[in-house]
Amino acid sequence: MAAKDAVLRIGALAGRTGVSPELLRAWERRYRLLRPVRSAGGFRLYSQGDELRVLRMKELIRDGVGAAQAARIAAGTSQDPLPLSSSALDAAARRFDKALRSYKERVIHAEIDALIASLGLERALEVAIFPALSRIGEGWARGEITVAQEHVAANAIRARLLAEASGWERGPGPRALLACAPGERHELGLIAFGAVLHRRGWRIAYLGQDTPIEDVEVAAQAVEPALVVVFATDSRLLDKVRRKVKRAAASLPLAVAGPGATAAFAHQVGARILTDGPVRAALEIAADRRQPGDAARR
Ligand code: B12
Repeated sequence: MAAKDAVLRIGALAGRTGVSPELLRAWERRYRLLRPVRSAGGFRLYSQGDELRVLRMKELIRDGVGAAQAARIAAGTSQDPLPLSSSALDAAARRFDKALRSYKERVIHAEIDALIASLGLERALEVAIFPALSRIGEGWARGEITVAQEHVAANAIRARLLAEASGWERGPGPRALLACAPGERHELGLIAFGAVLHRRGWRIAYLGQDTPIEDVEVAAQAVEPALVVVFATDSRLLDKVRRKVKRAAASLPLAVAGPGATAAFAHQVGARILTDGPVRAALEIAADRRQPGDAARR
């Protein structure tokens, strides 16, 4: 966190976190949990990042994690994700649901940090983040969750996924070109797929929501991908561009994914279909790396 973001004196940090100044100093000294900067007058000033680490540490200790390990997890330095028991996972899911409904991105980010620290990115996505999104969708469909709540939640998760994917176009590995079908705006699974693939050495060219198939083809000429993925939630979106997808699949290693991609459609256009969730699908493709050029072959 940049020095300009550090604005809290220790008393204020104690007030906001409910942790005494003495204990905060101990955590700073023993575990380097806090990273204060000095004000012109020589006072230690703490940032929002410090506050989040303290809140996370407090929570872990409350859940029974030892202080040293809690500090490593809270500081994001743990090499070793902590396996959660099913009751701890339920509790984490309840906290995450509450955070997602809070309208507060900061709160959502803190919970995502906690989930990733405890489970690692891939498990956190599969067992906590995606299921919570489904619950948000169900709540929205029942009128219990406002559109605004859903937007804040989806935007915070999107931002975090993109942060995890930072630098994904770089590296020596094969390239994947990822796009949502024309009219498709659901992209979180596709971003997660790219992030996981990148962690396994792939380079990602991400075209994002609502991309014309012609533009996917033009981008492919520039990128020379080993795999092109077109994602759709609704089969009607793919049906509308069936001929274009067929033409693209004739010259590109193309796969279709998402609930809108049926086996019949894939067969008709000569594309591969990715039937798993984004994390599993990415792991499988990455495991196929010995022949990355064949990644999209049936
Ligand atoms: C966030 C969200 C949005 C956001 C998306 C923001 C963004 N930047 O992505 C916004 C607000 C834009 C949105 C809009 C709409 N949404 Co919406 N949305 C959701 C929500 C809550 C989460 C979607 C998500 O990202 N989930 C995470 C993914 C990973 O999980 P998943 O969707 O279950 O995906 C599974 C598979 O599809 C697959 N998968 C997903 N992505 C990928 C990628 C790859 C590569 C692979 C291999 C697999 C894969 O893996 C998952 C299973 O493990 C869902 C609820 C839900 N069920 O999840 C509704 C949901 C998908 N939306 C829905 C609807 C109806 C809409 C709207 C039509 C609402 C409206 N009236 O405007 C519009 C349509 C917009 C459009 N044209 O695409 C419905 C879809 C119903 C249907 N079957 O068609 C859902 C299910 C909500 C509901 N319960 O009714 N939505």
